[in-house]
Amino acid sequence: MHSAWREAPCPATVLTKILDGPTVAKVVGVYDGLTALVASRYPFDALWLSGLGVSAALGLPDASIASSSDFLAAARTVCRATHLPVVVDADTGFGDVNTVLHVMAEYERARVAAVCIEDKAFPKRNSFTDGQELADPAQFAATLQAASACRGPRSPLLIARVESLVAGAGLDDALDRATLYVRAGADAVLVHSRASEPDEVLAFGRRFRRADRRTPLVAVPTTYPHVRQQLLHESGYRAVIYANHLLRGFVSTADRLLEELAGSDDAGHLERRLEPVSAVLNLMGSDAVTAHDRTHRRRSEENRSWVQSRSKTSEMEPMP
Ligand code: SPV
Ligand code: MG
Repeated sequence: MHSAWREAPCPATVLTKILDGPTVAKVVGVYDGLTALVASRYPFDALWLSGLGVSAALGLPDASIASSSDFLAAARTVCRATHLPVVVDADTGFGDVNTVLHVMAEYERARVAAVCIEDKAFPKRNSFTDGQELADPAQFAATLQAASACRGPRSPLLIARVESLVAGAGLDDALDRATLYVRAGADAVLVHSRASEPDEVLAFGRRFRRADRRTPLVAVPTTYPHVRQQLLHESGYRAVIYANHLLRGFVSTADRLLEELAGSDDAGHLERRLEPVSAVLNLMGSDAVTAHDRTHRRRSEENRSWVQSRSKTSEMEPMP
């Protein structure tokens, strides 16, 4: 409904500045227009368009079943709904190098700030499930090189996601892959882990930083949520993604609410836990609709009066 995007600076440039900042950038996962609107009310630095969330919103498993078009539609929706830079989880890139080049160009048109591609075989499985299969690192790096070579001044940043720790391939493999991917043109490295403690992620950061002081590192502390941002920062991380907190919060809140509603004779006792309808309408931009309607009615009235006054004048004035 608004046109602020017309004057907005390049999202990738904004995100680069944020990643260069003195503290860890806080990024929160969203998956549709409504979650983007809600998340944008809080002081996060960027939004993560979660593949898990996009799949869940479609009622599908996170297993490369949702298509690149589904992800693109979600990216367009989320970019429209927020003023924050959007980092898109592009899974494995949805196909071969040609698919990656296509989606990168489409994400640029959608004003995405960064695209994250993970080094797993297509079709992939969510990182917290069985059946993890890594991509060939040389081939994955070649895809990154192709994406990097096609970039223009407003292209999204390219984040290479290393899945070695998730797949049980170890820290050395993760470091070798990260180094190769940066050489291939990745602007940042996301290292994922399913460990319940942050130790391997912190060790990765410290070892990576010995050789590379510049490339931003990104952590996703889903299974090790107690890790402090300050500690991640000291270990070389520049961004932390709380990838699925909104999604999990929604499911648990909805379950509790629906269980009570299904077992009740009326809904009155739930009211105090619910957002007022007016607040939801405002969130969706209804106040702008009301204002536009009012202005439109006034202008219509003015135009009607002008037409009437013109026809009266022409009745009085004989034709020449
Ligand atoms: C996502 O949010 O889709 C992610 C992060 O890829 S995770 O689900 O933790 O793998
Ligand atoms: Mg994902």
